Amino acid sequence: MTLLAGADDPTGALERVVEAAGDNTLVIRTDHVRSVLAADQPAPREPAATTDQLTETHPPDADPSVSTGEREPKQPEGKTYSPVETGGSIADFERSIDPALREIEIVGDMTGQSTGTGEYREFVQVFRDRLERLGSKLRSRVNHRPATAISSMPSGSDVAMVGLVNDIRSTASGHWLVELEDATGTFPFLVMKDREYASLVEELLCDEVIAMEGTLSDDGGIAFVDGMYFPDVPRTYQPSTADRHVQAALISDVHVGSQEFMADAWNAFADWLHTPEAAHVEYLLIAGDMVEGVGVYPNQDEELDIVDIYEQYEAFNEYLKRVPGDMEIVMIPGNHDAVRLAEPQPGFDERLRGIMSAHDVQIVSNPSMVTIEGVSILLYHGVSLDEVIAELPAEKASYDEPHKAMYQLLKKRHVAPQYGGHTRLAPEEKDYLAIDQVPDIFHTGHVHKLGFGKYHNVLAINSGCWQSQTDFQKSVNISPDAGYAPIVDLDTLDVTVQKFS
Ligand code: D5M
Ligand code: FE
Ligand code: ZN
Repeated sequence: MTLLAGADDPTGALERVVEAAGDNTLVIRTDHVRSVLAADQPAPREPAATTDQLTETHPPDADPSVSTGEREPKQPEGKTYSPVETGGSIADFERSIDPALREIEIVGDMTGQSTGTGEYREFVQVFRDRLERLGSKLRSRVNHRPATAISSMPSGSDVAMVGLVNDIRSTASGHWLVELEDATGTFPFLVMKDREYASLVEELLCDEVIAMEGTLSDDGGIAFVDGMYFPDVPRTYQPSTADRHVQAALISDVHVGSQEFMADAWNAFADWLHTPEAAHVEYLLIAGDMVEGVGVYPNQDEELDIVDIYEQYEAFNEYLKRVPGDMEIVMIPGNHDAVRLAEPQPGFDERLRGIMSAHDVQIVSNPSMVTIEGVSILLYHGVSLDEVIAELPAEKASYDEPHKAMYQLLKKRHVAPQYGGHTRLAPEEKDYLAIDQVPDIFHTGHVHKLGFGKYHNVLAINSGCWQSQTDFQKSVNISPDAGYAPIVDLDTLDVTVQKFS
């Protein structure tokens, strides 16, 4: 049925399949459908462009492989990879995929569930929910008390509290004062600059949930910290894997409609998906910024190739059509897409879903969790990564190692911990941005840099983009990793990177 529904003329195709099957056939199998659909194709697709051809058509600075040093995507920790150069012919190859082996389940899609109207009490509610849910991961680890109870304990007492980080200040003598807040009030914890916890203070963001242990001062007004805990992913976390050899392509930031959208690279990727080399790539996950959008940044219109937002989605749909029709596609919106900017972002509305109907795509909210053949994948566009990178020291999070910024989100068990910064948050009755369940794979985009690695056995991948350097990026010296497709083996969680630019 999926094959038929994906045909250019489903009714006609069905008639031809029945005719071709003959009078004695009782069951129409996928191979019947395939052979008829193949005959329907007017001409074979263009063979995939080779890397050489692409290198010739792109200026050297658009091709990270021909330059040296920092333009090369960083090696993930503990493993090495070299991007696999693409090629191969599709002329005699037909993908043979059994959709019956597939299993895909969406968890945590909040599309259609939005209840927030932006009132103050809703913000209170969402932060309560955050503290409840992330706090529950910490409460068994410390002998915690509410803020008000700690305030009335005698000096010298050992205390512990689970709370939201309300304020982080450095004192005149270089120590750190971290104020925690719970439903009863706030309490200040002092982190001495020479204690091991001082380096953890560098990682703190306002509004994240942590636990602190300490000893009350002589006047009982402050606690000297001797323990600090994050909700975190257990070190011993064992990810699930698929029962068969099947792969997923994880991409994001296509930016169709931008003058910098790299159509050649995209087409080479789509063509490659039709080759024997990609025979096991059955899933395509797109983590937002499908199109360039309109009015996203000041002066963005000067770099638009398509100025109408709906036409941008129509063009995106055309590019999606080049991807094999048998692939299962899941997408979430990003900050350039035509949905509300505040997170969580619901999936696209009916009109846009109607436009993006080339495939039977699953459109879900940003963030969403999807379980594919037992492997849970958290998809989040990644706007908060800008903030994590801006606030943390470079060795803990940087644009060159975006996966390390993702590790911080996993440690905090929240995709956008800080409220009131660059990342806009919408108050909903529950905190959809909390990472309740540990994912096996965490997939983000947004920063246009490729990077991946494992954090407590969770595979974190920030996919690059399909847009060459914009004027803004040039002005701030960002060199995007454009035209790469990280491919994950769902049976081993190993990653290979395919390069199409
Ligand atoms: O974001 C791509 C990356 O570039 C992300 O790290 C934000 C940054 N960026 C891009 N343009 C701007 C402007 N004009 N101001 C601030 N930051 C910017 P994307 O979501 O694809 O635009
Ligand atoms: Fe983007
Ligand atoms: Zn973005």
